[in-house]
Amino acid sequence: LSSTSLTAQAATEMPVIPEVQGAVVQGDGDDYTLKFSIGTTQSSAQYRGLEYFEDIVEKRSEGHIQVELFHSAQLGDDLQAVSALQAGTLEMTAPSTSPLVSMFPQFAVFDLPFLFPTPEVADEVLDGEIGDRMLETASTNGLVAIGWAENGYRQLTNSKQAVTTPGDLGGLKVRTMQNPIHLDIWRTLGANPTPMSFAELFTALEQGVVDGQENPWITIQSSKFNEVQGYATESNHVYTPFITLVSERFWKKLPDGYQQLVTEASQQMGDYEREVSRSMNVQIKQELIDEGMKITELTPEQVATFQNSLAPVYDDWREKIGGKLIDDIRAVSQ
Ligand code: 2Q2
Repeated sequence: LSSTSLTAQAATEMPVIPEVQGAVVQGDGDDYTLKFSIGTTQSSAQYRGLEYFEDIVEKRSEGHIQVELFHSAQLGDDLQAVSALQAGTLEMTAPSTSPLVSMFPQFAVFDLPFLFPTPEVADEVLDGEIGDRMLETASTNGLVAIGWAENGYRQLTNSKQAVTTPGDLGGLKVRTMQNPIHLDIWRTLGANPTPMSFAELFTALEQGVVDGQENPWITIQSSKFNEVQGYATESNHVYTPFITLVSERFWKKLPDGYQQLVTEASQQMGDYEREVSRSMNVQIKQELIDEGMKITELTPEQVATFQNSLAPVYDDWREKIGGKLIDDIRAVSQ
């Protein structure tokens, strides 16, 4: 993956929130409150997607479903939000798949380095038969999985120095998501990884508990990591999806028409949020450079060095994840 390939594909204007299409859906006369909580901040692409979701659901239910949005992990971090769905005290959340791997092992495939060569391949896999199958598998344990959105390609940042090769990582304390493959990736590259919830990350960076982290450009800016991280490397080392989850206790109360409406709205949210994510990432990368962040863009040879160093991660995890799933995903061409 070279930075130009991603930049060229996504250099578009910021999409405005679309007008709500689609007919009004008749409910059962009851009114519902839908609390939707996420971990990213109000200036993330993800939150813009939730605002569109709110427009669609409130307009097409004529206000019989009231959507209340919560950002910045106000109602708890990813794992706490998922537990709240299972308990029925929260209706929706949309975490990355990575912290859910202990609950849903097949999600680990998304943490394999350099799995998706382009965003379009990611869309084709997630919106196709493989993604549908994963949503079905994740619809258990009090959760209903109804759609995908984009967290995106992850970039390494740190407070110490420019990182151009794995050799530059010696001993760097890198925060990772609570996910075994991410720990493997950074150990294999020679760093010193620490798993941590997203909600604790800014403070840990600010206090120097960790030296670095990895997230898409939007998250780096919207969570103000660039204020405490002077260096970044455009590694695009992993593409992380967001998965849209509903509390089954809430889901079962909804009349069929409202279940269909919430599903359609979550899919339209995902499509729009991907557009916003891809155009915001291009613009924000440039803003970060303009604001003084030293961003190392890797040459194809330097990317290959990272990819080759991470080959053992595929070998370690192929058995656990299942070779067929990995091969099926790799077979999806653009
Ligand atoms: O590094 C992280 O934890 C982020 O990529 C998060 O996974 C993402 O921002 C959301 O799951 C936070 O709710």
